[in-house]
Amino acid sequence: MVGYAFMGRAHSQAWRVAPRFFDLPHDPVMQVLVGRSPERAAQAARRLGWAEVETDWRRVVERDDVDLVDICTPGDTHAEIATAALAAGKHVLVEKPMANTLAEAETMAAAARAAAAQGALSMVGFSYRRVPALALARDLVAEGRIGEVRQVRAQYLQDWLADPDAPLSWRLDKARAGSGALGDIGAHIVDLTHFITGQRVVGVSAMLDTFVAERPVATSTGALRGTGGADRGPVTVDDSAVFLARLSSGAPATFEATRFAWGRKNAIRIEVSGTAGAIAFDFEDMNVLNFFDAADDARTAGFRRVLVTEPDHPYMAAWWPAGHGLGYEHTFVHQVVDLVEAVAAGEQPTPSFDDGLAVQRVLDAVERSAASHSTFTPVDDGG
Ligand code: SOE
Repeated sequence: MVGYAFMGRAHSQAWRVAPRFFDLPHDPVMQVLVGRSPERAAQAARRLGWAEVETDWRRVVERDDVDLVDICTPGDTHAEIATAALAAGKHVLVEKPMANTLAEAETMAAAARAAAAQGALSMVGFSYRRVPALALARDLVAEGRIGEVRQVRAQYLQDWLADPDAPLSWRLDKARAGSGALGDIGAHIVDLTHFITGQRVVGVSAMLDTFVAERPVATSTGALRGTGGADRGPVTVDDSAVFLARLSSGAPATFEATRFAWGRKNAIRIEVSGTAGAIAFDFEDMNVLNFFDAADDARTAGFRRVLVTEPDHPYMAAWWPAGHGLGYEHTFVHQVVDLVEAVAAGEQPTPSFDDGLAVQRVLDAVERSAASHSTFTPVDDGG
């Protein structure tokens, strides 16, 4: 595994727990953790359960005792590490967004196709696909339980940047993160829309805004928010991404991604209205899927609050008795399970690098649309 911050911790926990709760076809060995500082990497390795430490990922991707490389670094390093690992015949898991630019994503997807022909498989870490309630939503839509998809409304709302004194971090630096709310969290709701509806976003009309142009330079880092000093530096990414979209069927969709929504901590909200019903989800109540069936008797119809903790629900048979819910970290465990099972079967895991590329194409279109204001129609002010 390369990197050991927030995502590295989430992935490490998943690699350790997955074989203890699921019958995996392979038993993952947490062999080597890569970090630039030998001391800090060694400390992280001890805590997270990795056997060894390396300071240069290039040495690791060539090693005979490494089968899979898990990339948990900021986006500016994804393309280089992933393509080198695939070329060395390793399976690859890469955090989202897959890349910082469309060109990098195209290179990575091409490398993944070539490597797959040689048996090296790859996956993008869109972990929310593995929330049981969202996997159930996808199954219900695929089974036609809400009919044809008419409209999608998707939001990803956080508030860890709403305070203008929240310090800078790599997530606010375009060179390292590629974009702001758009790629960090907007990418998740684009991927979830692709996943749940089985359709792709084919066009957008977008607005990107940066509300706070300068912030204190960080003197220490936290999982998301560190502490700041007296010096200030520029924010070079968007704080908010709002866009209208068309899906491949022609259905309209709306998207909003922001880290400025006070009071919303990790509110991934997605609602899909179909011709025969609807599904609605909010990650802040992640064990629940709301389901509306338009065929119900109008006198008693309403959204059913389905507690997605039954053994019949996706992933749930391996966990606790019904009603004993799951949390954020379990999505990463399920990701490991699906990845290891696909690798053992020699099948392409999903989301593939081509799925990651499809999301990257949307992010790129959003940036181009916002920059051109091409579809922005001013309201007649009557003057
Ligand atoms: C920060 O906004 C972040 O950590 C994202 O980078 C993750 O992808 C998301 O799961 C939680 O929020």
